[in-house]
Amino acid sequence: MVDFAYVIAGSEATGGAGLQVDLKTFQELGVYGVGTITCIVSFDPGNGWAHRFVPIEPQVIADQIEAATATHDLDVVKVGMLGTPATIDVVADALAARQWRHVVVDPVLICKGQEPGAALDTDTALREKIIPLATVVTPNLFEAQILSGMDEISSVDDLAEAARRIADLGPKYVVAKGGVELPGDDAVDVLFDGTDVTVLAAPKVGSERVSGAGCTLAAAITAELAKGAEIGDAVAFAKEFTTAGINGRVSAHTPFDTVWQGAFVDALDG
Ligand code: PXL
Repeated sequence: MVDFAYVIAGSEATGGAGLQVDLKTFQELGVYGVGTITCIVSFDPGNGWAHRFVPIEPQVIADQIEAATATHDLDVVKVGMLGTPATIDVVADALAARQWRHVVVDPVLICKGQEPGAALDTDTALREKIIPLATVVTPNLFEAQILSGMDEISSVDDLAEAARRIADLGPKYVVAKGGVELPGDDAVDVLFDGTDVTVLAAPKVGSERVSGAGCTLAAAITAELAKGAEIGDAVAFAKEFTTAGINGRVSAHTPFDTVWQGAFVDALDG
C-alpha cells in the first residue's frame, strides 16, 4: 500500500523552493504527494531576484483543501509558506477541522531577499494560530530567534534553549536548524522532544546558503513520518537526505544554488 503525504505551501516559480521541492522530495522518498498552493512567488530576474508575491484567494485555498482531503485519507501534512493573515486563518481552520497524526510546520517567516520585519502581522498570526497546531516545527536560526524571543543564538546551547522555548508554544517536537549561520565547522540541528535534546551534526558544505534546504528537510521529515518512522529516525534520515542534496546542488543564474533532491538516490545507485 502506498503512503500519502500532504503539503500546504507556496509555489516558487524556479523549482528551487516551496511546493515544487516538497512534491519532488515526497516522490523521491516513495510517498504519494498531494499539494495545496497558498501563494505564488516569482523571483524577478530584472530586479536582483526580488520576490514577487501573490497570495491565492482564501476561498480557493479552502476549495483545494476540500478536494484533497475528500479524495484521499490524509493524516500527515506539511505546512510551508502561508504569507498573509487571511491565508493563515483559512489553513488554521482546515487543520483544526480534522485529526492529524502529524502536522509538520516549516515556519517560513520571510524567504530569502525579503525584508525582515516587513510582515509582522503575518508572523504573529503564524505564531498564534499555526504553531500551536503543529506536532513538529522546523525553524531555521533566524526563525528560531524570532519565535523564541531570544536576543542572540550563537552556540549549540543557545539553539537548544530556543528549541525548548518554542516547544512552549505548543508543538511536541522542535527541530531547530543552525545552518551555515551558526558559528562552527558543522551544520548543527537540534531535536527537542519535550524532555531531551538530541544534537545532529554534519560538516558544513561551504559557507553559502543553498535554496530549498529547509523545504527539503521538512518535506523529508514529513515523508518519513507518513511511512511510519519515529520522529528521531525521521529527522536523522531527513538530515542525511538534505546533506546529500546540498552536496549535489544545482547551480543556476540566481546568485544562490539549489538543492538537488535526487542526489541521495543517485548516490545509492552509484
Ligand atoms: O525557502 C523558503 C520558501 C518557501 N516557500 C516559498 C518560497 C521560499 C523562498 O523563496 O518562495 C514559496
